[in-house]
Amino acid sequence: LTLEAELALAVERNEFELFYQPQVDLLSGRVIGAEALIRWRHPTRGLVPPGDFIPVVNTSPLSEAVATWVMTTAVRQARTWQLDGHEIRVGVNLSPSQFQSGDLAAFVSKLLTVTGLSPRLLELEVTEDILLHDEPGVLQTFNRMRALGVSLVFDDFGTGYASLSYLKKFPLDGLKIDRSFVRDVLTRADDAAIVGSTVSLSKQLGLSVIAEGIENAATAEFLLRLGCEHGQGYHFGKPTPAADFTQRFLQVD
Ligand code: G
Ligand code: G
Ligand code: NA
Ligand code: MN
Repeated sequence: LTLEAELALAVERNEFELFYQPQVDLLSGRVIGAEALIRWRHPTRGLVPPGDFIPVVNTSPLSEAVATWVMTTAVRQARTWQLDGHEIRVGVNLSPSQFQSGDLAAFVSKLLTVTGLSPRLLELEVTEDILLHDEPGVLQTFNRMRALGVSLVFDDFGTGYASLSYLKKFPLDGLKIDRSFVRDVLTRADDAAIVGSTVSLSKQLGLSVIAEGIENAATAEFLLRLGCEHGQGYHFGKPTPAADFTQRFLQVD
């Protein structure tokens, strides 16, 4: 079977899973959110990381079904947490095809209504490949989703070709500083300058900011000194199944 044929079967056989990675308030250590990240539990290959199949999915007719499954599963999970008293925001990665076919804003709106999730607990992550696609359609969809009360954040900020011009063109709520700038921030003055100015830029623009890829306590402390209040990375937790996330990050005992 080709990878695409196996992926079609995976949809039917329910072989996808969402893992969740904590996002924390760097000062208090409190968990404020979770990014949903897809995994494929293949019967013989084991757990397949998204880098190995998302690019195939996104260029195939399956992309819509997979994206719909991701959004539905993540929103239901966020609602389950909300009903259990855990007001954490769940981040969902969008793919370019979601802006091409159908009406994403109407789908999100209906999903929020059906599940009862508070819109402020849903955060949609967009990358530059979405922003460069079909500008008027994307802009209209953004405006409609923001009108619902959902937030939109710019993922992998700083790695693309035109990050700053997209901040001007699109109504965004926040940005995620790409982990390539965070990894060596303690030892590289250029990374520290880039992260520090991105934090002040986001504050001047009224955007939220979160640093990705924090792998140790010293990096977390340094980011806080640079004015970055939120973080995500292996130091706080790797992506993990929902039940494990609940037990490790949300259980008060
Ligand atoms: O989880 P991991 O770091 O291996 O993810 C690798 C890449 O796959 C990241 O760029 C991430 O944004 C992307 N990714 C993970 N889950 C999803 C998803 O549900 N939808 C889309 N479109 N991309 C995802
Ligand atoms: O492109 P995006 O930012 O959505 O990618 C998220 C991916 O980054 C996830 O697949 C996750 O596994 C990975 N990731 C999250 N935290 C860390 C980290 O601290 N270090 C590294 N190397 N990767 C991370
Ligand atoms: Na992301
Ligand atoms: Mn990212």
